[in-house]
Amino acid sequence: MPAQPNRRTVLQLGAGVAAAGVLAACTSDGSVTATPTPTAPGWLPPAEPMAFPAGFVWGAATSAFQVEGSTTADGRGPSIWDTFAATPGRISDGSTGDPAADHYRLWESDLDLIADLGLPAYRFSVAWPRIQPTGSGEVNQAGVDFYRRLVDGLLTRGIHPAITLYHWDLPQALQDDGGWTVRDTADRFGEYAAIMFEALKDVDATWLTINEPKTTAYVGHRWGAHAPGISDVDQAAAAIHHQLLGHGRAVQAFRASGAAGGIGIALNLLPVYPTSREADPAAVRTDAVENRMFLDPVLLGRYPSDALGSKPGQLPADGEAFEALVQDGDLEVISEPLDVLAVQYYGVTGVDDVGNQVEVYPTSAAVWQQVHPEGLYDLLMDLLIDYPDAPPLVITENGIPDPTSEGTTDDPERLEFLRAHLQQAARAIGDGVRLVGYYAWSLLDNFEWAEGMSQRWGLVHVDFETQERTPKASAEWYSSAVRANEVAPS
Ligand code: GCO
Repeated sequence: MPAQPNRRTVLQLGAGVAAAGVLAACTSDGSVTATPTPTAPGWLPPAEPMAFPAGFVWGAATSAFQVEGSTTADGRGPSIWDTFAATPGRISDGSTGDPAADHYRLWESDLDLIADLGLPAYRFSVAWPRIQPTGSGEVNQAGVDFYRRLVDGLLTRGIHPAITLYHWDLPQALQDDGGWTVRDTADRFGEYAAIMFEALKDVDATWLTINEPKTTAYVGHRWGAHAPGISDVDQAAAAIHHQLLGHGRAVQAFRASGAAGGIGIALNLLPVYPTSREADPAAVRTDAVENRMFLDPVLLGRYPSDALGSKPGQLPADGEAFEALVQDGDLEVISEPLDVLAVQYYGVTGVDDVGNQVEVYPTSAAVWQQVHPEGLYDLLMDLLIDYPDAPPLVITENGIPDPTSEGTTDDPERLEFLRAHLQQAARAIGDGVRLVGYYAWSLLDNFEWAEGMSQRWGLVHVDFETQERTPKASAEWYSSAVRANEVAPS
């Protein structure tokens, strides 16, 4: 048993909390069914390469805390992940965010690496505590300057920046005042976002407000396996609303700034497959908890009515307390129109009749990740049907860890994972999905949260002793796919 629950065991702990993705559909008689849009039986990739549309945006992704290191350099303040990682027992191998992949110092050669791979886009995140060391008030110009240099370095190399404003590294000072469980943090986030828009308003970037509000709420606040390490279901529910409110405030600030580019939010979505007919009701509710609790407010301006409660599959939070947090006008803010919806896809889950998450497909070395490429197709098609007015989609994370922690450059599993998922993405585009881009997770081996440096998700191997980078076989394969704008058959 690991000292801390990992993301998978976290999910198993909660009856149905992590299940979802069926994106429940209404039948003609108005009843709701959890039966997923099934993958057409026997679909096989064609023998020829599958082409992507002209202008399709290809890239790879990282996040600040996972790669930067230099956690005290140039006035950066502490974040909740610095605090969490410094707490004995929280990170499986005892590592911290320093030096991670030392990207704060090696950023120039990392940008050369992206250019050498021929990737037209790079997704990274801004560390809020570099910009505002205590999360509010005065700007730390050295922090802003770092990201200006990074963005200019990308533009010089002809690489499109996709900039995530929040990838989990909340300034610790804001956590001390309640973090995402309090409304003020949404306002602070809006102010911080406005600083970044002003600083980079001339850049044609894809901005993403919050990365995976679900993971922060459930893993960080319900199960305590991520920072800030809270285990309280009502605080988890509050963290959902305040992150989404912060997202909406950032979108408003973006529009007000007149910044170039576009903006969206990055949601990790999880197709749910009920394991039997009897499991349908629990799967519908877990779909609400996992997917609609985030998609509905952002795209439709309302929370689902079936997410919170004590039935199998529901988040057992106090519904009245949650409603009391939602003030007049909040949902209008949260549903400000977006330019893009960023989807992060890692796999699927089964749900049984009592709402437990069960394994229906083999997992990767990340035991929470049930690998099922067709699930990506199901998810994209369900989004098309259930949210026809959604903005264009971009996949901003998709990937797999190496089978072992040692690290290797020979990674056939990742290569086949990418191939199979890109085939499903191309298939969905062919069937009408407006998918405009794909970012592999991750560019580099890095700090994998509670797994520390022991789980390697990079296209590029990093020797953590020397910080030497070596592209893995999957990086070379991905690079060829990107250059050809097509995915070759196996
Ligand atoms: C997430 C994060 C990434 C992870 C990746 C692999 O989805 O948890 O956005 O930072 O590293 O997903 O777990």
